[in-house]
Amino acid sequence: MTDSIKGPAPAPAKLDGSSLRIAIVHSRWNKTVIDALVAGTVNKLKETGVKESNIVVQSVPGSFELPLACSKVISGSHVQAGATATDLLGGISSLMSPNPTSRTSTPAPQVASMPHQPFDAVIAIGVLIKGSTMHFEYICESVSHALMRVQLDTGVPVIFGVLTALTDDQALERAGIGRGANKGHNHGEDWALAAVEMASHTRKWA
Ligand code: DLZ
Repeated sequence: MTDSIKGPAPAPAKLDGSSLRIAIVHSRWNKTVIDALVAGTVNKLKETGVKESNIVVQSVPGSFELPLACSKVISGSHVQAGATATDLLGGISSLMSPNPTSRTSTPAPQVASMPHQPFDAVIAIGVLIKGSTMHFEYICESVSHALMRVQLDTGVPVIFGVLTALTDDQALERAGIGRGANKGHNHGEDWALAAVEMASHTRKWA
């Protein structure tokens, strides 16, 4: 069997995220997969030089909520509700409080008190897994269109980190935590690279 030809080619130039500020907005549905994807995204952002204090993480209930949240995060009105990636040092689970209101109502001090540069990119992360109704199709369709609209309307890159999986296994493998011998690949890493590349391009094109 030949190797797959799928997947992104490396960026033409070395990525440098050291001056960038990036938001991750993720849903809480299908938490096992979300946790792995958010962790993969944060780790790869840091590898490109993005400072932990410049990574802001915000959760929303489900994927359907991602477009509005991304739009608000970009316009700045939700910045204070997010946790910085520094919180991830305590584990992703610290971001998944059983009582989301209590988490979002406790702003990270450095986010609340200081003015910040605008976000250079937002990564929207969700995991949709097909069920027995048409729900999946409606949400996939509306969320993908709405996320595209947010990035075109705002001019800020919105990375499409929404898995649209037909089975649990498809979702697990795309988060690098497959149940079989093949663990798969964590797509969060690709989304981080796409965010840094697009943020850098967008600055140049401004
Ligand atoms: C309701 C629902 C269902 C059935 N499945 C998913 C899913 O697989 N992934 C996901 O992110 N969200 C799901 N949701 C929740 C919706 O996205 C949304 O949060 C609710 O319909 C409330 O607007």
